[in-house]
Amino acid sequence: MRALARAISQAEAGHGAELIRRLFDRTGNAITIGLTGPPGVGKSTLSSALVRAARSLGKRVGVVSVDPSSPFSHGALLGDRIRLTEHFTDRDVFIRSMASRGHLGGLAGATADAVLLMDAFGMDVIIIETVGVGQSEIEIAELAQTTIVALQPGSGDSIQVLKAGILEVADIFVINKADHPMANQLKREIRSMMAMLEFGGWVPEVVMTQALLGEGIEELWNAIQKHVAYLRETGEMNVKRSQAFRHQVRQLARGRLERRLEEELSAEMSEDIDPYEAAARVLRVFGFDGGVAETEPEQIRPAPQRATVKGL
Ligand SMILES: Nc1nc2c(ncn2[C@@H]2O[C@H](COP(=O)(O)OP(=O)(O)O)[C@@H](O)[C@H]2O)c(=O)[nH]1
Ligand SMILES: [Mg+2]
Repeated sequence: MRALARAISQAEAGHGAELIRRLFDRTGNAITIGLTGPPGVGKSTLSSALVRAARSLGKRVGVVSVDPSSPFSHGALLGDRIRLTEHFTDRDVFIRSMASRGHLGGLAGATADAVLLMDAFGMDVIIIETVGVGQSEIEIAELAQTTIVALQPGSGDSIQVLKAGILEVADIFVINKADHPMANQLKREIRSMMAMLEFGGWVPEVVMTQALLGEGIEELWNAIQKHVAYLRETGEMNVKRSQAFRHQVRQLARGRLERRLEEELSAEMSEDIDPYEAAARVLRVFGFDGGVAETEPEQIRPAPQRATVKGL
């Protein structure tokens, strides 16, 4: 475990390439679960309860907890640690928090490395907890095999879900703090939003939990197992794997390209020419000829979408 901790630190510092190259052969065995949702919804408490469930089945568990909203990282990560303390002495549980800014390939770079390393070091189940701040849910859905979106009643969360397009990436909805009087209403709202979508295969499960009391955790664990079984039986697991792979490659390549691009932009650039011509010149540095209109953004990055809105 100490070796794993060191390996992740190394990757976090941007020196993961050699390690990953050496260990990549040993990956591909773990179940990866993404757990996202607004701050305070109970993600860490849910993680802790899921760790307990997995441990009772003898599984080795890794938890990566990522907070992209750096000004609050310290408090949030501290909260994560408090919520997960009961597992700190368990040698088969590995917990890692990361604020991960400035890593090669940004947030997802360090996270993806940590997941690969935990997998290579023999974790059977890996939970990736991340605060939902728009883009991060989409990223986590690309990285994890099963994506859980946690919501809490009486907070207007359901509206947020629809706005951010999170509905399309959730495999499981968790309504935590289910003892709240608005819990059933939130469930109805989620159901009615789901009714507007056409699902290609998997239809998201909606699970009510009270993470603090461990209520509903068995149902949540079963929903995860059911989704994993679905992925395996339909062959979608391979799609998920290659999606995660491409996600990481994209992040790594993009990180490097963006830095190079910034260098070019900060190099002296004459404003005697128009922006299109300037862009064309910059692109020539990257080996592109013929100006800026050669690529379609949609083709560069397909959104990880399973469901489609009916009638569109
Ligand atoms: N009433 C109630 N409180 C909960 C429940 N689950 C978590 N909490 C509390 O909600 C707060 C935030 O939990 P935490 O797991 O840190 O949320 P995170 O920010 O999403 O990781 C903590 O004070 C938890 O004790 C629950 O099911 N019911
Ligand atoms: Mg947390």
